[in-house]
Amino acid sequence: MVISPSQLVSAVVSRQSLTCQNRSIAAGRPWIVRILLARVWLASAAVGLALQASGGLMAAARPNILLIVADDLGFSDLGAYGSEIRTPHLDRLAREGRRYTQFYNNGVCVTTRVSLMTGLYPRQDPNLGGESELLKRNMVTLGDVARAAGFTTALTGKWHLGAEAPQRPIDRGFAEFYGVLSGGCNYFDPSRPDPAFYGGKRRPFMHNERLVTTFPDGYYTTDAFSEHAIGVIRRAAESERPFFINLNYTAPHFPLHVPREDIERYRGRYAEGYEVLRRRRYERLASLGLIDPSVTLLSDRETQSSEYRYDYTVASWEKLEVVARRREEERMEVYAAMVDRMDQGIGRVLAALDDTGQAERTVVIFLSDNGGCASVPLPEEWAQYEADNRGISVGNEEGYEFLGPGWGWAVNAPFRRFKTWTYEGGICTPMIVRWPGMVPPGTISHAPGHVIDLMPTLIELTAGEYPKQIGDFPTPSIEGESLVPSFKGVSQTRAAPLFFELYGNRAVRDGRWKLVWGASQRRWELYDLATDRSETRDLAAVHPERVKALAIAWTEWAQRTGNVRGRAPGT
Ligand SMILES: [Ca+2]
Repeated sequence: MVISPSQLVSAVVSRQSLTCQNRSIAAGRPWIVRILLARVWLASAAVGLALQASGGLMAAARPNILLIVADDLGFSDLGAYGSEIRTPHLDRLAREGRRYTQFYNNGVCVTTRVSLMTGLYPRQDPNLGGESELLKRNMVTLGDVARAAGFTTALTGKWHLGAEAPQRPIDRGFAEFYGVLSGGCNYFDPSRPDPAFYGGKRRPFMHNERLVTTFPDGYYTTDAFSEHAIGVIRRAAESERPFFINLNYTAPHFPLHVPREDIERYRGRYAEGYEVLRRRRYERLASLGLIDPSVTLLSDRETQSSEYRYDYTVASWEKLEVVARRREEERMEVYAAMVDRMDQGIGRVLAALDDTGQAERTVVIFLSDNGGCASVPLPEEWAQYEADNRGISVGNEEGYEFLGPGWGWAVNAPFRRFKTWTYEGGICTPMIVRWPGMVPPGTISHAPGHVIDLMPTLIELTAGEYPKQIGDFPTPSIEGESLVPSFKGVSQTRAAPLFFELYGNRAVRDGRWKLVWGASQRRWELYDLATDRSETRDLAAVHPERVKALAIAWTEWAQRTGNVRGRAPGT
């Protein structure tokens, strides 16, 4: 098919007209109608892309994509998001790019990673793979789409979607893999098993199909992942093909491990405690324009706890004994150093893009897989945990420590709760995108987004295709929406609400409204995020009809996606 320039202009104009028309029609319609309208728009956008591709415009313009994911990083852990932690390279990315304040994940590592990788909500089609295998045989990955579109693909760091063939990254669309297949590992020596209190599990670590079992002195995973990504960038720069690299750090997930030289910068910095830290971050978030303090209050210290596995009370700092306080400080010092070390690595990765002349044609995206982590061992694990860590300074290779409830709550300032919860502290992540010439630099977006949006975004960036079939299996429809217009500064209204379920925690976000069900509260709460972003005033009793409608939408979604059975381990 040969298309003249005037036909191309006409096609693009008609697509834009349809977009505007759809937006005005969509306003005020039920969300299912909005989905249908959005699908019409997406289909028309796809036609536009195909026209551009056939004219040779898109093929020449396809950017590289570098997707960086941190692990258990809190909402306010970066300098560009109000932190005291030194993160100059991510701050640079924010200065040169766009920051999001309402970007969501699924609240925990593995469910976020499957959604990020597939554009789907987790747990679909339980018959296609075991309950623990969230990446089913009928699902398409970001690597599959990018590779089929002619991109060099690589995944570095954490995978967490299966350790055996055919579930490894190299089986699922990534030509190159270096990292840990299952959760987190010892940062200095990934071959060391987890400590006894944590189950003693060995974490498989591979380079492509080769199991890696020995690591040299001075090894540190965060650095190794940075260096591996740099190697891929340098090799890809020699090639005609664009690249898609997914760089997944395990930092700053527990265990708290970091080289000693990085801790010194943070010694004594946390002596005022987590409540003061949280207040300071809140004030900086406001001064940076990321929150409006008139509608986003600083939520209170968490004082409730229940039998739910991840429900914690945060003790008042002033009431802690001096010895306990000092150990708490050490944990936060090491955690800050882990974030700092990750930022240093990202600085070298960004420098490699600059050195090889790739920076101008690379989309860099950074986000975290879930909120800051408050986890501590189960009551029956405490004695062994304390015995295992006795006499070992925090950060040392021999120890295995958690950040704990106080700091795990503080790093999510200004939000409530932490990892696994569906309050904002569990599911909201910092998100930065840089794309020179396309993303307006130094801007902030308050539009809701979700990790399910990354698949349609990647399809648009790569001019790739989402296959209808994998082998004998029809592929499920993508749930997310492309972020590319939003990257460019175009404001969008989401066609469908966003839904969440994890371990009995539930939520639905539709426009300004959010309905939340806490695993311990066991009732629906309603928040107006436009006037109360940190979920401090429950309006369920004021708007019972809205509660009912959103609860029905959540139940329909849960039944459709197989998310009704979620339970926390041990509950
Ligand atoms: Ca995580």
